[in-house]
Amino acid sequence: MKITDVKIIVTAPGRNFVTVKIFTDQGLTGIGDATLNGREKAVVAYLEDHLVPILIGRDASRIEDIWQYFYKGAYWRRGPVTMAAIGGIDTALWDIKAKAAGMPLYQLLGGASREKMLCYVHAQGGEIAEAVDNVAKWMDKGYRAVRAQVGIPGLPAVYGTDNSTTNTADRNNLPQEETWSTAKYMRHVPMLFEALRDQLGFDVELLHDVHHRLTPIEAARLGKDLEPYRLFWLEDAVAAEHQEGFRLIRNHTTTPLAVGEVFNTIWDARLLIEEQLIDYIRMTTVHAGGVTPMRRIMDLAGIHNVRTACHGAMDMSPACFAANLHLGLWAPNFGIQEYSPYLPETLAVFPGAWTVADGHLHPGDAPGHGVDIDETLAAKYPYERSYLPVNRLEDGTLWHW
Ligand code: GCO
Ligand code: MG
Repeated sequence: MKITDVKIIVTAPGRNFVTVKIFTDQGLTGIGDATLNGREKAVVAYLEDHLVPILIGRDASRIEDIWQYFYKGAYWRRGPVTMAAIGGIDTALWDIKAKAAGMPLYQLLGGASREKMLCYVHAQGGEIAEAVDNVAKWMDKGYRAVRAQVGIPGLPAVYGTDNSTTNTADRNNLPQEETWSTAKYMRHVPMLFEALRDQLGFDVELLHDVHHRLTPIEAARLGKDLEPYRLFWLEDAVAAEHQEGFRLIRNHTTTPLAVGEVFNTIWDARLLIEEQLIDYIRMTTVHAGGVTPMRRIMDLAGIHNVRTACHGAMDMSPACFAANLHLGLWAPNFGIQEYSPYLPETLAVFPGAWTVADGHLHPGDAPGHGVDIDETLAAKYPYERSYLPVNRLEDGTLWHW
């Protein structure tokens, strides 16, 4: 099966998405997500100027060889731009192979290991009472796991709350600047989870995303402070390049740890997984370089008691989300899937076969990964440059966002 053409489709139904669409001489097509939030056009250039010219003409069935060709063949390896570009191609090729086999992707991976997949949704509030109310609203809709984030008194805009945008440039088309205080945060967050458990009880899984902002000893402190509230996980407690830092956290607290959404190769997570310094690996299909490496990462995690928990925010397209669902349905060590309901205009551009009901997800049984792109509709949503916010300490020091 020969690759006859490749299109890189940039569309912005609600936010920017980059999609790889591969055409073959047998009439089958496949799509993959190549979106890198805030740096989308870098991936487009990497694809159009460097990968597409040497992809056309290749055998679409040789997925592994193409992945190795683009990973090792570039000489310069790893990195978010490179791996998102490779990820879009790889996911599209797996979509095609499953369609050619007339089966949903999870069957090609080894079949279903469960009937459905637990998911978690996002709740937030400027004040604790509002956050508690919003967690309760998700529970009323049948969700069993909810991430809770809250505004911090004395800080204007905080990640994960409504006044922190993640996709909109400010009036000067520059990243929104936010202010951070670890001390104020560390004092306030335990009160959020005390209120959640007092008012909603323990029959709901609660998650929290620190978003890379603490040092290991601060994360150890927060983990200990949160132990009475039995969190499902504390996410991105520290900037994860420093994998060894998790040894210190692990020595002080039993609060489960999740990390990995910013990782783009198995090497970023190897030490964390092999030393079981984390409980959930958050790597996701687009940023990890596609389905091919995700299988390896999930299997490495599985032999070290680490569960999967693919990153699934709205800045990964439904094509990535669907691929995560197929991987999750197959993976024996599936943990949980993040679910941020897409905007209607996004779902109109990316129609899919996956379903959500009673707090659980299923990829559906359409051949491939089950998501397509409506190119005519996609053309109606032109790209608009946008940035993720940046974060500064109260003294102006640039900090992790
Ligand atoms: C999450 C992530 C997101 C990221 C976003 C960046 O846990 O879903 O932390 O909120 O900030 O995906 O583009
Ligand atoms: Mg996160």
